[in-house]
Amino acid sequence: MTAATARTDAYPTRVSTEDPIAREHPTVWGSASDGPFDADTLRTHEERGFTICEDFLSAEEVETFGAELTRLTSDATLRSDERVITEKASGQVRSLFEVQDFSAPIDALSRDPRLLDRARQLLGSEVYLHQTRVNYMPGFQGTGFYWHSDFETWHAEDGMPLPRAVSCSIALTPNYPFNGGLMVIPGSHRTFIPGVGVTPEDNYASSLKEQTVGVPSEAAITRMAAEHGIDQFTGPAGSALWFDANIMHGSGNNITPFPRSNIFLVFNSVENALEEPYAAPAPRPGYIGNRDVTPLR
Ligand code: 6CS
Ligand code: FE
Repeated sequence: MTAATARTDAYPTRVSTEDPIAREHPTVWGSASDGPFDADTLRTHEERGFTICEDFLSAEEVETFGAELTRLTSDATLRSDERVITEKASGQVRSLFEVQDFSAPIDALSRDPRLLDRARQLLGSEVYLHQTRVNYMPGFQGTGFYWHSDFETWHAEDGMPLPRAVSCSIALTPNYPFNGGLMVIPGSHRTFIPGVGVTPEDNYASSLKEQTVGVPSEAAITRMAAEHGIDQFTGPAGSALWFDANIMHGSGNNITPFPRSNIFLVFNSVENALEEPYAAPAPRPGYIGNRDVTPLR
């Protein structure tokens, strides 16, 4: 009889107590000679867990992707697609997942060297898209996302072994402090906060509207905010925020007339392919946690 080989889990989560775990894995896996980020930027990224690139997209590109978002939100046939997530209260479109399947320009963007070269450098390997979405955060009705670590969910529910993934959030509208701009706790990525609780069946059906499981305690957020402070990603349309999979982040509601729309591309290392979930009854669908690790070209 072969003993089932018990896999190691460096970041146990969805457990009974919230005992922080010091991250044993790097944030930056490549080096300055591997891509466009210089040594200083990589050092800061390792330390703070995020990097802001102003003027990442040209004004024309912002125009093109903005038009794509308008086209996608006004396409009535899309509303019935499971990849469209609507706002709990207003029913307006909140997110659209696997967006590269709906938009050739966004598919091309995900393969653009400005993104691929940086993702490969940060992750020290070939990369593929773990998840993509556009977040709309409409004016007046847009609701934010409470504090969370993406990696906690991706580890528990998608079976992502290590925090060797990086997200690139590209602003398509100006990100002001007051219209739901993403807040991050710099340096929080170096500690893993296990979620307390058990993952319900098909949790993603509700968690993508409002996450309840795997959410850190107010005490943990208070401790980290006291130690590291809170930074906010603000900047003109076309700015890009690169942030580590495990950084604690969240955003407030948007009650202003100014929408806060972004394209969100998550690159995962091909060495960090999804396995069975570490803390969920079944894997999430491929449009949320992609299992095709063909390197992006
Ligand atoms: O569950 C997820 O994969 C998504 N949830 C949030 C709130 N951010 C990351 C990710 O898109
Ligand atoms: Fe997130």
